[in-house]
Amino acid sequence: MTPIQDHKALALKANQIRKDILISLNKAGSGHSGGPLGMADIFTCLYFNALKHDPAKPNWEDRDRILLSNGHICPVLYASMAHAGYFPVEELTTLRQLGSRLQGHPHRTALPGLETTSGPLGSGLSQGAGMALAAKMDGVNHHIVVCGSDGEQQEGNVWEAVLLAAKYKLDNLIYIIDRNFIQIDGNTEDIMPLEPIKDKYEAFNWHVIEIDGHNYSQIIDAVTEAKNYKRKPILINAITVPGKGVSYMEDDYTWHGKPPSDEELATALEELEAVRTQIEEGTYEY
Ligand SMILES: Cc1ncc(C[n+]2csc(CCOP(=O)(O)OP(=O)(O)O)c2C)c(N)n1
Ligand SMILES: [Mg+2]
Repeated sequence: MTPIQDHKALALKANQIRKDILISLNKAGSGHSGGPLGMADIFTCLYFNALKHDPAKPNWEDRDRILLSNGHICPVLYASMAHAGYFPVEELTTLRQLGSRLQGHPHRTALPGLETTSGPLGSGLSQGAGMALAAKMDGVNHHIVVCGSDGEQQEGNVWEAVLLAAKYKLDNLIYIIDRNFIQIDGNTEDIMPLEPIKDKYEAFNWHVIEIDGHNYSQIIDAVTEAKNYKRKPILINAITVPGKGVSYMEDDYTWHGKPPSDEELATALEELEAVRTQIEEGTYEY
């Protein structure tokens, strides 16, 4: 796809993606709101700027692979893929319905463009490391981008993959952590402290880039730096606001796993429409 360079155009795209995430969750009557809204800017930058991919050829051998390890935030993956052209945007409202291609956690063979099935936290980095190792063995030139969460750092198998990726110097592997400080039951630092994440990954021989996950220059520059970095796997530790864009969802862990009601959706869409106006007028930061 031809990358969108204009950050304003990217911000407008992310705004529409946030609206579609909430509309699909409301229609489904179940699912996760906080994580998808928090990752909307990063997914927009990945699908519309930073990744090498072609929705018309989902199996193109040279494509960058994007894996969603924290499968529960798939509404943002689906909305980004639909807007990129992998399937009709109207299909987003089939989320979580019986027979839909858009299940509550991604099902690889159901939808062109999905690289893995996910849901069990902690699996994605191992799958991505395997793909990155295979790419090295084949001598091919693409990147594996694994999106994961802070909560899943509490899964032991993440750290097995971290070891393996460093051992094989998988510089074609980019792991993006949604560092939103929440998990199902509260703040990560109360439940099972993760800090200092940067020091831990560096001690495991990874290159670490820390960014504001809502700042488009930082997101795009980080992916560019990661793609050019040699001889170490790369972590992009992205600080995000869960529920970003909807005032009553922001930083509230109780929105981890519930959809908006009809009234809540109406308020959220009004707020996001106000954001859209600010983006148009140049008064919104991104
Ligand atoms: C192996 C495994 N254990 C438990 C779960 C249930 N689960 C789903 S999401 C979640 C919270 C994980 O935290 P995080 O991904 O940071 O959540 P978010 O930031 O999206 O709220 C849990 C425990 C799971 N999907 N997989
Ligand atoms: Mg989290």
